[in-house]
Amino acid sequence: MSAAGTARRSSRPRKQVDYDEDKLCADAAGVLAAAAVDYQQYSQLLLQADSDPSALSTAKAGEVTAEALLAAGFTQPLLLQPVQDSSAATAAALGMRLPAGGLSLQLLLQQLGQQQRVPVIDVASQEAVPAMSLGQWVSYMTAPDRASQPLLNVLSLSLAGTPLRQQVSAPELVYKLDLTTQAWPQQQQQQQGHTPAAAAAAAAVPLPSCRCPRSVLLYCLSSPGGCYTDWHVDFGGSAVWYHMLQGVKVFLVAPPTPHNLAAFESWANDSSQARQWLGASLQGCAKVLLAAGSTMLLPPGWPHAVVTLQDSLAIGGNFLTSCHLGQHLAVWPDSS
Ligand SMILES: O=C(O)CCC(=O)C(=O)O
Repeated sequence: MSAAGTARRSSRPRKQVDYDEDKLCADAAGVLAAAAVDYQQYSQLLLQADSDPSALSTAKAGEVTAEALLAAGFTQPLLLQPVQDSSAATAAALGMRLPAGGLSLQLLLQQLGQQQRVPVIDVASQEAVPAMSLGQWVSYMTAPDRASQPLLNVLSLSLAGTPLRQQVSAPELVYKLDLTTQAWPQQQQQQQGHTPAAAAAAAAVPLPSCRCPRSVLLYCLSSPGGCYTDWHVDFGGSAVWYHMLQGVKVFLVAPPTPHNLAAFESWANDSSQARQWLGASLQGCAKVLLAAGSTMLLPPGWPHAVVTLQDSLAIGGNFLTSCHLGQHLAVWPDSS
């Protein structure tokens, strides 16, 4: 995501679109005029793509520890399946906080307020459009005539610093992997309310005197069915986690081999990228279906594209790990 400095997507060259904020919802034609990506065709190509199951590790929630993942080098995406068909049991197995009745758009509205700013992506152009208020977003998602409006996607509503931060956390595994949690445990605990267990695990690490970085560990993603997110690599060489709360998404992920990275780079620098489906040039891709209760951890540098099959609500975020430090540092000068 490239909006307002909270980018989680590549900072690839994009054409500028001049949107009038007031006209965004009213004037579908204005947005459609900027359409560049045949997202319906690309969604079909993604869903039909070959999948190499050996590119992916699968386990049940709670079965994989941070130590084991680091020891194995965290070289493959990890899919953690729900346990006991229950979101509470799955959250407990993941060491993850969720509100007792689950997280929903209505609860977001109640806790963050109508005026909370929501960064929005227009699916047809894959561009950030002017932010909406949360009230506008919930009205859009629940509108009976939504199909006649431009297809919009929310991928980076940050929960850091909001009242919900005390009720929602990433899986404990993620805090144990995340270098910023390890380096700034006390500030993180106070400012972002991390789990006591993660803070205790990190307490032995001496505190650096520099400021704790802004947290990118906890975002909410709200997507109408039909959304497509084109190929991208998450910013700054970061790893990413997703946990599905409602709905279904399908990710197509590509290993960062020299062949795939060269194909990605050439596509990302091509001004006609919107007219090409990068998936046709990538090798060894794996398809990952994320239904409610599933969690995925994606190592840094894996190009991925995503189709949302049903209206979805997910949480996720970005993190840096010790086993990918070299990779993070190699990417950092380009992405800062
Ligand atoms: O859910 C989506 O459409 C895209 C998710 C993703 O890859 C991202 O936010 O970086």
